[in-house]
Amino acid sequence: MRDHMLTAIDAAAGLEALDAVRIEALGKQGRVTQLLKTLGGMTAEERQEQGPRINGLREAVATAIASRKAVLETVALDMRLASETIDLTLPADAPLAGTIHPVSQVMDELAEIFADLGFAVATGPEIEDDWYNFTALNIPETHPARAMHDTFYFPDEVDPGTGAVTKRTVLRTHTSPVQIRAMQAAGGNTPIRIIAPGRTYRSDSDATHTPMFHQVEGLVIDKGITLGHLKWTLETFLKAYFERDDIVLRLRPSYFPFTEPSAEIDVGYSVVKGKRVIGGADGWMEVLGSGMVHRTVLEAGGYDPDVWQGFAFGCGIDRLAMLKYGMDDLRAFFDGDVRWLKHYGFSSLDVPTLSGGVGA
Ligand code: 2NM
Repeated sequence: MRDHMLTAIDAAAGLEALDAVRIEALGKQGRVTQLLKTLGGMTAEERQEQGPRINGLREAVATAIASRKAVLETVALDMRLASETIDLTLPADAPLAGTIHPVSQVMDELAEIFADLGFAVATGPEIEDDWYNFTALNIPETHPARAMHDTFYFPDEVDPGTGAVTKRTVLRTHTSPVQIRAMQAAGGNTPIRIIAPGRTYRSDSDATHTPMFHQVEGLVIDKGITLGHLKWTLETFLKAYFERDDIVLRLRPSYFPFTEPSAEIDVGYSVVKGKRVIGGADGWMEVLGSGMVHRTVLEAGGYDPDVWQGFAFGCGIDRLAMLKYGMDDLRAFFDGDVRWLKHYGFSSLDVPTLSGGVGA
């Protein structure tokens, strides 16, 4: 009976056939199950002899079924993968043509607006060294932002001899490391004007937070830079981005480790048909963080803080898109729902330009 069952298991051509064999052997009325039931009616001596034999049979059958199942599942997955390939070289039919995601559209608008102010776009790695993501930005070991709660850490690289940590990498929690790299590349002796847009990661997830989000940060370094330059630059940017002249800014004292002093930028909003829109002065909405680059950060980037000054700012691109285009659920940005993209996406022929009105 044992050989017969094991042969049937190996011969099962598919998962369904295998399950039929399993039921026949181990199911409620299965042959092995029936055998196990006979143990109850045996004498102690009989049971001592038959018990290990029948249980051994049950175990051998169960093991054979499990290994056959693993093989059949692999085969089934391979077949599915082979049948679900997509030919990416096929031309896109017009009804299937995609739209530009609002995040991409806003990134294009930002690049366009800041290019007009003399800023270049800088990018960098999304997997960053602990030093670039934190230390160089004046975020000490004990700072709460370093806690596992917020940061996605990779396993430490450890020296096999001493056990000491040789390298710690993270998914960048902001785009600021790009600015440190830009400062280093500039050599500490030339002015800088850059924006750094891109993906950032924090272990946070609810209606207003996604573990991956988009940030844009800006950095200006030169001799004699003041908070006045910061305020004018952001006011000019916000007027261009929201395409209105009645943009009012309020700088509120705040704290960031990488800037001193630091300021939260509130922007005036008005209420139109029950919805808040940027512009006017019915109330204040917090839109950007900013400040004068901390001297420790300038030094980490290779700049002498007694000669060079800088301002920096940052904000969420997803939020900028929501504020301008009136979406209210952040999670929809990353659902990949074609209906949402049809509604909120942009035509690939619609390239934002200042002369056409950004976003026009
Ligand atoms: C913010 C707020 C304030 C910032 C600072 C720097 C750097 F690298 F230059 F120090 N980049 N970005 C900064 C400053 C970012 O985001 C809310």
